[in-house]
Amino acid sequence: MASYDFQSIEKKWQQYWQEQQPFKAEVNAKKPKFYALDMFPYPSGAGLHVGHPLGYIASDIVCRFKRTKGFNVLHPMGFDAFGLPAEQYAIQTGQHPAVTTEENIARYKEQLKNIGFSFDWSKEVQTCDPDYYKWTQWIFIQLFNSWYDYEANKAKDIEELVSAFAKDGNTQINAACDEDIAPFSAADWNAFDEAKQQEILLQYRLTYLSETTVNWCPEMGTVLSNDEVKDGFSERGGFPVVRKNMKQWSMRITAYAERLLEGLDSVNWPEPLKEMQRNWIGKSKGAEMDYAIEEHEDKITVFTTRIDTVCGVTFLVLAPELDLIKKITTDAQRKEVEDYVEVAKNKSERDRMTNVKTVSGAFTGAYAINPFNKERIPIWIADYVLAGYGTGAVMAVPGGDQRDFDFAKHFDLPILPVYDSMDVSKEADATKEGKIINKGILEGLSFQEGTDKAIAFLEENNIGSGKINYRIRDAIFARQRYWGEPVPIYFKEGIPYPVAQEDLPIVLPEIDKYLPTADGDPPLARAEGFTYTPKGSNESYPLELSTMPGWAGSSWYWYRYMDANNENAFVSSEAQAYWKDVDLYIGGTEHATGHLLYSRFWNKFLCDKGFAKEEEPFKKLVNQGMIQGRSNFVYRIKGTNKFVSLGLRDKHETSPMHVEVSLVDNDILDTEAFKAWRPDLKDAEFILEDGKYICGYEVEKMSKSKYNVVNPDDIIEKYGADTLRMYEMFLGPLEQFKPWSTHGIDGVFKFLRKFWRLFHNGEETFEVADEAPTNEEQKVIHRTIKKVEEDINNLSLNTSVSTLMIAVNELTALKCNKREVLEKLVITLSPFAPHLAEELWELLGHKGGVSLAQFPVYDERFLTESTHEYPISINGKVRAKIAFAIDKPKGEIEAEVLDNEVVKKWTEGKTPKKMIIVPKRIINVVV
Ligand code: ANZ
Repeated sequence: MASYDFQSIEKKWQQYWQEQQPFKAEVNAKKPKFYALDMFPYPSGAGLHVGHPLGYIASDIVCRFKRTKGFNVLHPMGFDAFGLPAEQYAIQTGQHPAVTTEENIARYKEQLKNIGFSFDWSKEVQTCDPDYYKWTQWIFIQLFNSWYDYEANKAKDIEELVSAFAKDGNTQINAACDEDIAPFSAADWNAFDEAKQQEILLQYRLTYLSETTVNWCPEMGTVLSNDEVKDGFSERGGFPVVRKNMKQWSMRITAYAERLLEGLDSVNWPEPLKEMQRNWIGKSKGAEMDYAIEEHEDKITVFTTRIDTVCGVTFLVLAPELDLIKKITTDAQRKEVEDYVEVAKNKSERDRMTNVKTVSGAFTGAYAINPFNKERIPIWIADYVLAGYGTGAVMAVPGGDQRDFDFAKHFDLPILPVYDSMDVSKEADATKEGKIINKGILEGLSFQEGTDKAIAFLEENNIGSGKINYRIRDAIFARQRYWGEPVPIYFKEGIPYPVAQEDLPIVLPEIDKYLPTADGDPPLARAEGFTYTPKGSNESYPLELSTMPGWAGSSWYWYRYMDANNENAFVSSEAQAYWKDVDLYIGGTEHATGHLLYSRFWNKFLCDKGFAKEEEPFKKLVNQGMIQGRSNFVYRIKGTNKFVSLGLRDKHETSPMHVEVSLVDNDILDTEAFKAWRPDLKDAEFILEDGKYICGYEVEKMSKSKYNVVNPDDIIEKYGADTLRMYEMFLGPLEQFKPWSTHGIDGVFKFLRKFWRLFHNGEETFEVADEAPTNEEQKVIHRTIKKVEEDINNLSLNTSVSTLMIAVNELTALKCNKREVLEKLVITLSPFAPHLAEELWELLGHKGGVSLAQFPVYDERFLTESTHEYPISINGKVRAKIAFAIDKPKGEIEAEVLDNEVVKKWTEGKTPKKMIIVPKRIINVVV
């Protein structure tokens, strides 16, 4: 082998790994397991850019390291392959999404293979594969067949609920269910017909069909979940989203709110990520309280987190959607109220929550009575109160709550302080300090006393109680789109029933166009014969036409990797008992309130039903930072095709334009390439500085439209995959956001060449010596082993790269080519630069691949300093250096110093007045 020929080395070892499959992970009770999971990619048409593999490289380093430490490592890869972009493309081009998806996957795999990942490809999953989504459908049916029992705090079989209803009706049941289910007795239940019974059961099932207000995106022709909507627009595509009532499948994730919250305390995740989930779940402790309405039988129940402020209530506010409004509104106020309800209806929930500046509302004409102080308080409606949260009604305390304050100011309603320390002259004062004022039974109490007493009062009088609310809503689980998993449900007389397990999967049918029908039905309505015939029946029934949302397939995929080809179960209990859970999960924060919440929910459900064993699927999670693009700009003189270099642009009126970064080297534009880039630029002229065109730059998101995308294939072509891997780690701490730049890549490449030369005489001749290493050489290698091992364990991979660089510099300086040292060094390098390491390992005469070697064990003896070289300062000037054994007694050191020839010279033979020994630092001699 000639010089460091990374191209052939890398091809050779990628081929070897593919043939030998050293990364294939099978259950092996003799070895401890390690499961590292990467968030699997959606295979987009654009392919991978250098930012995508950052997390994969990090997990690959950990996996390769763990293998050398004796772990049986599961490191799989797959594709989240259903989704909107492939379908949008299909609509535009008529290409079947399956075809484009397959092409994109092939390209991704090729790109991933070029980087030298140690994935076990035999476990690959694709969520759009019927063998895979058969089990996604199976889990859906399990959810459909379950309800949540708050008493046992777990999901149970729906048959248990049926028996309970038949025995006791529904009044004894404490279940997660729709609101306002009328109470019924056992006799009632048994008298209900099938349709009625099924309708009731649907209100308890963990996945259910109901009329709900959804985020409807007309341009995409589908509903979106809350986490797919940002500021009233779709996250993908940026299309407007409106609120609309529709019959939809939902998942009763709210049943798990408390467990999802509690579970966060047991996982090793970044604190900000946990906080995002906590906020999304939004637990708030408060109270519910009833207010009687004057001249009406009905009452208004409010939810408040500040029951202590109940004596500061000066009005009540209802969400404009409440039915009660019609009933209590006086004739005099009717017109005003109806007009307002009409206006409020068309505002999105987000607008209503955030648009506090435009205060609006209407008075119903009705009054309620505050039971604490018997005050008569007006009842208003306003859009800042949301129908879907709490009870949809609030007791307004303008002294304590800013929205109430603004409302009171606007409509000239009274504002009362609640505590004697409050100042409400300008704004609401939410203090809990001091004593409660105002007449009433809480007078003179502190915050805690007031809260406790108020709740006791509510309970004694049967008008309320302490109450916990969660902000999280049930998750919509349907898309009116084609490219997703069919929902395994058929309808018999309008009632949904699950498909039998043996008939799964319900395969996505072929259709002529990927668009809704003329009647507005989802694309699946175009499929011919998309019906289901239950066993033993000769009727066929229509199947559900919406498909599952993007998050279905990713909510359980880590189990499938454990046992990817199992035809009889989503995972065998044997595989699950061994692999258990994910030891390290690496992925982006953008999945905080979507995927990471839904997966935990499905996992808890699977646990409840005995299908899974671990309450939390991802023990440790790390968010890799994004690699941002480094965009380059040229400056066009306005109205011309002339471009002026960065330093001269102030002399002209210019507009910046993104330029393709591959046409730029170190911010210098290749002007000829620029002219060839686009037809409109072929006559471009340039005003240069120092003979060069210098581009400006900015750090932005890496994206096609900004022409700053760097393809890993190009880097690999030029420097090799090992350089790419190490360079991406070298860019900075894994969790940090950092711009891509190639400035330092040469340095990493040179390091790998230098590494190669340690093993060669010149570049060409492999030559290592069998002599025993010197003490100094031992120190270098053992220190390196220790530091790299610690760094990998802490995922501090940028510092381990620099540690390896230092080691190579030192060993080069020592001209060390000792086998004993270099063998250890190769294994230490192997997680980072596996191709080079394999090649050198083979040259060292080993068979079987370095990935199966054992990570070297460092020897403490070489790490502790045994001697220290002391500077000897005489009257403040360092005159000599003498090494002493660390544990040498003070007296012996003093004697030796005095006896030293150089010291004697500077002290002129006099006995020093003082000698101070600062251990491991300096020896001061004063004459
Ligand atoms: C009286 C009060 C006094 C309140 C005070 C706050 C401060 P979180 O923490 O988010 O749960 N609220 C209740 N239901 C509402 C709804 N459907 N739409 C809008 N606001 C609603 O907030 C609960 C508080 O938000 C409740 O406590 C209620 O106002 C209001 F000094 O009651 B509070």
